[in-house]
Amino acid sequence: MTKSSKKLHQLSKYLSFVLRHRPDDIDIKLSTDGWADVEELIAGVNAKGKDMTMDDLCLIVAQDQKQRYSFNQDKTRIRANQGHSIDIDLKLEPVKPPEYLYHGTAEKNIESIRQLGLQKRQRHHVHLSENEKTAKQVGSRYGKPVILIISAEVMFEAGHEFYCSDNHVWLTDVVPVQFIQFP
Ligand code: HQG
Repeated sequence: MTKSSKKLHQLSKYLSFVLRHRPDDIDIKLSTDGWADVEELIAGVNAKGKDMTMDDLCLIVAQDQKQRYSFNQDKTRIRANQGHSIDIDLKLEPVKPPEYLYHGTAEKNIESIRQLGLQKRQRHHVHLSENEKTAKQVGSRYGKPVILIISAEVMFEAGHEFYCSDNHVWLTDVVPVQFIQFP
């Protein structure tokens, strides 16, 4: 039977938690580049009493608005496309970014960002968006959103590396304050 979208959303949140931060919560190990074995994942999630089938997992991956997860070709493995805090290497190739990228944050962070630039905090990278709309959604999670414009191409030419995840989140190590346009 098909589960409600609310139920699938809850499962998706838990998948993010497991695949990005805590695979040990269901006693699975990820490969060095972040892949989980699908059978182990489903068994582990069900052992937590959460009831997830392969069909549910396929729906979650296909319908996720930010395309947070990818299967390998034969759907025997799955990984989160970005957002990890655990020590994995997605093996993304450095690429040249567009002229501008965007970062949505909360107003309360602005003073500190003016001092220190954008820092990756618990994640592996600073996350940047391709458009202001997405940045606004990201920033709204923590309070009143503020959109920062990042001079990505200039930053790249100054020697900073950029990566683009499979779901088009742009990643970089740190954004020094001189490359940030504040509103
Ligand atoms: C802020 C979501 C003070 C930064 C999103 C952010 C994204 C500073 C927070 C992904 C700072 C970290 C990542 C400084 C950075 N002083 N605050 N110097 N430097 N910050 O959640 O970028 O829905 O780790 O502005 O869509 O908000 O989970 O990063 O507010 O792609 O798939 O510190 O998470 O994806 O917060 O979001 P986060 P983020 P999912």
